[in-house]
Amino acid sequence: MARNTRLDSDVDLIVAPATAPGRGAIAVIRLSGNGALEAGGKLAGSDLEKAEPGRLLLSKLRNPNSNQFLDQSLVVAWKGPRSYTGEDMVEFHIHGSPAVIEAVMEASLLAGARHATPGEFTRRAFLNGKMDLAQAEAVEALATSQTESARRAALTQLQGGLSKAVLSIRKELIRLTAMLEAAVDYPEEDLPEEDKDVYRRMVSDSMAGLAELEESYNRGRRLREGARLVFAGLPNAGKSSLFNALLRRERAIVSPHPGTTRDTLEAVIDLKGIPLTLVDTAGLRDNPDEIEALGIQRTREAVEEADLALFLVDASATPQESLAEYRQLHHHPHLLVYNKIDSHPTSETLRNMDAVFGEISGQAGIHLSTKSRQGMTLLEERIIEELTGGASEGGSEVMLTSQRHVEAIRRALDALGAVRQGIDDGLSPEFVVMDLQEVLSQLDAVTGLRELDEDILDVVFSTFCLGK
Ligand SMILES: Nc1nc2c(ncn2[C@@H]2O[C@H](COP(=O)(O)OP(=O)(O)OP(=O)(O)O)[C@@H](O)[C@H]2O)c(=O)[nH]1
Ligand SMILES: [Mg+2]
Repeated sequence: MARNTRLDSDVDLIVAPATAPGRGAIAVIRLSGNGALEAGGKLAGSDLEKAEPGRLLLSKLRNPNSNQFLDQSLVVAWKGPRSYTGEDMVEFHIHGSPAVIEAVMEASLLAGARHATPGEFTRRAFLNGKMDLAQAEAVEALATSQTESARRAALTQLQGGLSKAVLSIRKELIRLTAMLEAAVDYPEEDLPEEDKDVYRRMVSDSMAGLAELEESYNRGRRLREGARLVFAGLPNAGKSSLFNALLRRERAIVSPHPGTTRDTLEAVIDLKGIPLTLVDTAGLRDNPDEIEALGIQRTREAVEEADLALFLVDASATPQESLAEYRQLHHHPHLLVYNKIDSHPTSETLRNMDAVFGEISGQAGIHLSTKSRQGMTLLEERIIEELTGGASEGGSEVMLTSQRHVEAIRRALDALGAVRQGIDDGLSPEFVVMDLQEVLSQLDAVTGLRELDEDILDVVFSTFCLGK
């Protein structure tokens, strides 16, 4: 399925090196568009129209004007539409020096090609319906992926995972549009309550699906950009000890005196590939002195800014002392940790703790000793799991990685909010349908299903590497 209006500049012959600049064992130069086989044949000295598609041919490349011998090369040709771009294509696999690349580029220009712009090959693949826009963007994401999780997310998107998720929501909303349009025929009557319930359920299902996609962006962002982890709890719970244990260095001062840490202290570690900023804080307690009070204020701010808090409880003390602070903090994403497990609290004490804290948050404490490092591995695993929602482990989960996508999804969610409001307020169906149209157009911006502004395409493809 071809998309958008085609200009001459969408089909003319383009050329670019597809490999990184500089020296390498080989370099690849790519031609695509009208006359690709003829132009390629001029350099290779053979009739590429007759070449078997996708098969490498050993050829001598020559300058079509001077007939100068340029390089010994492997040449491969494809006939459109069965090619990456959907057009006739030729690739020269040549020796990877800047001088050879330049000579073959010059010869290609002489044979009638022009320089490709960044992303132009993939743009054509999109325009020719070889892939949708989300998949086209995944090509670049894959080529620039720096971490294992980024690679997996890009690959899932390239296989159409994101598009599939968006399209299934779109399908449901089109069904809703049709139902509402049918209801327009009965304008005098208010919509029956049971119909409204059906509409509401369709809207909330769609919102849940989109919210999940939006959340996947935050998880993905943490995998790429890192996260902040803050330690909180009463004085002497062992926050600074845990800070040091994760850092594997005696950085923070540890002492048996409650109130040792008075200010926040930060350090960065790499935890299973995630850059993690650790924030040690002043212990939270009532009736502190003036300086400690300032520290506690900073602790609360640090918790607000953090992606995840670890709430430490001294397993050798009574849980009641920590309760007031825990009630304040438990709304924030956090893990509950019982430290000093080496002090051998009885199982009854621990059950009691789980009951007391569990009533507030439903969490059971992770058993830890910063002294013997018992429970450290489990704690590290739980931290990663909380921050990534399992995304660093999972195989083929759909994950939003592009700012452009998440913005479109957020706008779709806003418009769906208006749809829901409209249904609740008994708005005439035709107005509700208008908001639904907005949702659909935002979803289509992700996949590029509808005719898109050339401007959007320019923005998307301008970030690509040359030759992609
Ligand atoms: N037995 C035992 N003692 C521990 C453990 N972790 C910390 N401690 C001791 O508990 C005391 C307080 O430790 P810190 O790490 O300074 O506690 P904190 O939470 O940073 O305290 P403040 O900075 O005062 O808020 C020190 O004497 C530590 O040696 C542990 O796992 N087991
Ligand atoms: Mg401390």
